[in-house]
Amino acid sequence: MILNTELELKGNLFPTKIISYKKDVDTLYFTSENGVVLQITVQRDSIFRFRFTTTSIFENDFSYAITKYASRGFNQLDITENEKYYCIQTSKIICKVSKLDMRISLFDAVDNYLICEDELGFHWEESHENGGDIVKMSKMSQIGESYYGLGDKPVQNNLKGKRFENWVTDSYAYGRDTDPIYKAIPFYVGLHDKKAYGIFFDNTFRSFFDFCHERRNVTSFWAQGGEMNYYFMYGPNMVDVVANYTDLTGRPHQLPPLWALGYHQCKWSYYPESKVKEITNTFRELKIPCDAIYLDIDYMEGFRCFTWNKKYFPDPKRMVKELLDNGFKTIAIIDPGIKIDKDYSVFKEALDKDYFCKRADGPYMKGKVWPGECYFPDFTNPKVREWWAGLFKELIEDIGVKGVWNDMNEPAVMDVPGKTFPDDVRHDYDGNHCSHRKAHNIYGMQMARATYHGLKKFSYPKRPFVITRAAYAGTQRYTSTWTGDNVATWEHLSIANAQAQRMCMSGFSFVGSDIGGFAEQPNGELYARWIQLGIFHPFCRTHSSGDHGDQEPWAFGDNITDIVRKFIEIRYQLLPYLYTAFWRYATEGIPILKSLVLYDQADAHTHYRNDEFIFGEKILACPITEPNAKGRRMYVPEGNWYNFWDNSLIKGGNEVWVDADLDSMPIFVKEGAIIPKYPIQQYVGEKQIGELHLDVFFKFGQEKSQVYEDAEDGFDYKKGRFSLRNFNLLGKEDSLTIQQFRSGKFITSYETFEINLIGLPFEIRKVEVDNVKIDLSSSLKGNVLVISKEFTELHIIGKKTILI
Ligand code: MIG
Repeated sequence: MILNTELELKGNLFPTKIISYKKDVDTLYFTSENGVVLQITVQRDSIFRFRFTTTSIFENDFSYAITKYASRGFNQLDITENEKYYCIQTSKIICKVSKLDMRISLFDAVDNYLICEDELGFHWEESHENGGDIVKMSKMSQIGESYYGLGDKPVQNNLKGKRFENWVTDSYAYGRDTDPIYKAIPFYVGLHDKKAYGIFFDNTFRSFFDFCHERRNVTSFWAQGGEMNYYFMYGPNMVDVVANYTDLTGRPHQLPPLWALGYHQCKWSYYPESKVKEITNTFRELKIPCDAIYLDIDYMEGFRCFTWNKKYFPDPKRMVKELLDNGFKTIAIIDPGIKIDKDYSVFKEALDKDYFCKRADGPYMKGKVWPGECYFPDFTNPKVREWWAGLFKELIEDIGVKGVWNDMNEPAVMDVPGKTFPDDVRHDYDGNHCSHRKAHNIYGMQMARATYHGLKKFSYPKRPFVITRAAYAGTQRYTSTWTGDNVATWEHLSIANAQAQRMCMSGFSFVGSDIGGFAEQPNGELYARWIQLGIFHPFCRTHSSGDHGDQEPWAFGDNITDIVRKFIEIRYQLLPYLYTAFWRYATEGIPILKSLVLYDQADAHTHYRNDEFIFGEKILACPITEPNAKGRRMYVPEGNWYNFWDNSLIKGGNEVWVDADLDSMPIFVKEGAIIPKYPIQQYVGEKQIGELHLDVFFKFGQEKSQVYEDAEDGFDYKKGRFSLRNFNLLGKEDSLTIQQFRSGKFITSYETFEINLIGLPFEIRKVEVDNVKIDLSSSLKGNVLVISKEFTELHIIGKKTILI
């Protein structure tokens, strides 16, 4: 008999000295005397993968996180050895593997700088209880190193000094520092000496990260099973680290329809139909732009997925059409729990086809959720996903619902200790049969994936829209997400800010919080401040639980309504700007929100900043997160910035006080920026865009800007029918030149640009468009110039203003 004490005595095990080495194209295998094999795959010049087995045999190589589109290939691969190390070198990274103990150190190949080095390196403990190993890794923390990322953790930006757990959990009314919550994204970014790298620990078991919490100079991560399997990606720019991470784990498979970047209104629950109409009509009456209305669980018959409560919603198809005629896209919630009911077709079918999850010894996994006792589809089975996708036919194709909201997919189970399935539940895991210990963190992701495929199929030729609560790394390929059940408090407003930035840093940019707070009720001031932050989040939705009063933009009196309208209008004006940022995210993996550290990692002031962030490429925003504020102090990064409200110019690199009464907030625009704007619309597509407004912020010197547009929905853009404008601005004492380089086959509806010239240091004397002088009396009003959208070079010539 093995006694616990004996097991404990066994403790951590370590690889011993390397006795053999072999190379297979881009992959190297190092074997230790005690049978540990380290597999290093050179994925790209800047991405290495490290995998360990303690039994000489690797598990089947399968990952839900890594996309099949991940790029492979490198320019250079040199392998050398001396008596101490093997040395693997690409154009970006030098990796040394110690012959004595398999420890790894990673260097910048350009300047030989040490980026990341093992402390104990890989070690493990045998798991008597479950078989396999508890796999562990520890690395030295370099002097002054900071850490970022890790998904939705509700903590300050810099993770240093903290320990975290990844186990997807339904966390109603979580607070600052609650851990874990809804998402498991085991990816972090390290930064020291102005150089950033990333580590993605692709292991779906319950995992842990310790950033100098246990020991001041050590960072470690470990998991309760599976393989030590991680990717190291080098920057040195943080943006490139995140872009590399999304190259591996994927980017959204298509752009969202533009309306999905509009404002959304939600509540648990709007019913019956007359209530839904009252809400949507009020938006139109009060002229508050809104594109989407949500149906929470009460639209269903006894919470049965894919059914309708006919008392509340007698004719869903008609209602959905009427809402759409009024500009509202209907989004319906779908949960994973399927009510045990022999007269319910979805239940019967899944039972017949053997699609429900089972316990280790055979019984079904039974758990209580909203419908009462439920069984749960095993979304890790590809057949189940296909079946699930098919269930959306009626809802989407026939009834006309435009988006689906996946909730409770942690999976959440009521009235049980762990709030989820027990560990012994079995999963298909795409043929790699396993228990819930391994499948838990990806269950919600696979549900969202199946939902996405349903939406994609039945929305075609329009784009799908899905929102999920639970997620693992890679979920950003299929869906948007929100931060779960937050609370209507000031603290939660700043948590929402941190979470959205963190999710963007973690490769998942299509994110937002329940504006105003889900639990409890905000007062008007808090709601207004939250809207101000929310319009800068890629996903922008007010949501609240039913039992705490109203939370519509007009629920707090006229003054607040006016403020809310004003900010939502700004969102709608900035849609082409946000869409361009989304396009960059979807194509290049550039986060839509950039924490200041991601924006300027060389400036040490940014390393511990939390509140300020860059929205897209050029706009700096900073929410007010305290009551009774007339303004706030904030850090403005290096460079010159125009105040959004009055176009005054300030110099960055300092903390400054910014006035911001309740109807304002600190917003700045980077000098040299060209910001595209659409007219205010009540919903996307309400108006045909008659001209594109461009705010041009003068700068001495050069700056580049982009504007991406397409049909705002559909897939033609993938066949080249998009319009991309690359602008090159050059400002001098007495002239401003803007060049435009166009690509794509999409013809925009407008013919002209309305160019608003801001901050010109001279009076305009002459304007040339493609070398032809234009008549100023007809085309220039004040500082606004109207010219053809086709120009390639705009040359504005001034008289020097004489400064007295
Ligand atoms: O147990 O569907 O986070 O957004 O309104 C609560 C009702 C279930 C939790 C979600 C929330 C949603 C609510 N759901």
